[in-house]
Amino acid sequence: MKLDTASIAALAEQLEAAELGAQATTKITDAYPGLDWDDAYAIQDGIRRRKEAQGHRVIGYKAGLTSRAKMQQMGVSTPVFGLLFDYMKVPEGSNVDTGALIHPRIEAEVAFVLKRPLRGPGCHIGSVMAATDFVMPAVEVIDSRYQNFRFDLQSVIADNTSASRFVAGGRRVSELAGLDLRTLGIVLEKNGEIVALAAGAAVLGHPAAAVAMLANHLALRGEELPAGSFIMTGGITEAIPVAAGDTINVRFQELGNLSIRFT
Ligand code: OOG
Ligand code: MG
Repeated sequence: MKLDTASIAALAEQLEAAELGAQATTKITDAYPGLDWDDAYAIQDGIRRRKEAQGHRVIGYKAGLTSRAKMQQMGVSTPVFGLLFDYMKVPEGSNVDTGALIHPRIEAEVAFVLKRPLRGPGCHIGSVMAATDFVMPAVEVIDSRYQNFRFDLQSVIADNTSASRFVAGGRRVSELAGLDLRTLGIVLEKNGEIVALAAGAAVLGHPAAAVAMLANHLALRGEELPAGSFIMTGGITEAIPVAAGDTINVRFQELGNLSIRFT
């Protein structure tokens, strides 16, 4: 399917209205069952144009559905890519207002910051490591704009991969030679209780593989990851629902802790 410009704009507007009004909407493939990946990314681009017209900026990128735990939880089998806008960044140690969100869930992720641009095709873990300035812990708050958090790949791509809020902090590590991101453990605690644990290899065998995939995906569209890019590589465990009053603490082996409180 090749969606016309007017429908792309209308769907971008529908999804942004759901986000801003914190009101879930219907899956867009219900109305457009023939929607393909290119259509879905075109709608995501439509959201980007709306945000930029409002004065917002893209400050990073995200890969999602990169771990088996996430794929199983959401019933899909392919990673997706989205954009992080300036207003999504929450300072470490501050609160997230659930009143502005629909049904938030949190994810523990490893984030990369590049010192050199990365351009596909052909990017692999080695090229990512060579272009990386440092890695740091991140917690993403996802909030699907779809009813009951249910979607298919096209719908979630169009919805900017449920991107909503994120915190990055902890320890920045540039000495990547001494850090095995595959065996790096994370322990996710909600209100003081352990709710999930896993190691970095859960993300495509190595979190850097998600950055490589993103660079190769952008290359198909004639884009690259510029130097300085901030990239989240996807939830290592399944996502955990949160509500007002909850405190999340993630312990990242070697990289420190990251906490986030919901009000
Ligand atoms: C899609 C976004 C998934 C991740 O880290 O896997 C994601 C979703 O599950 O709503 O951000
Ligand atoms: Mg995520």
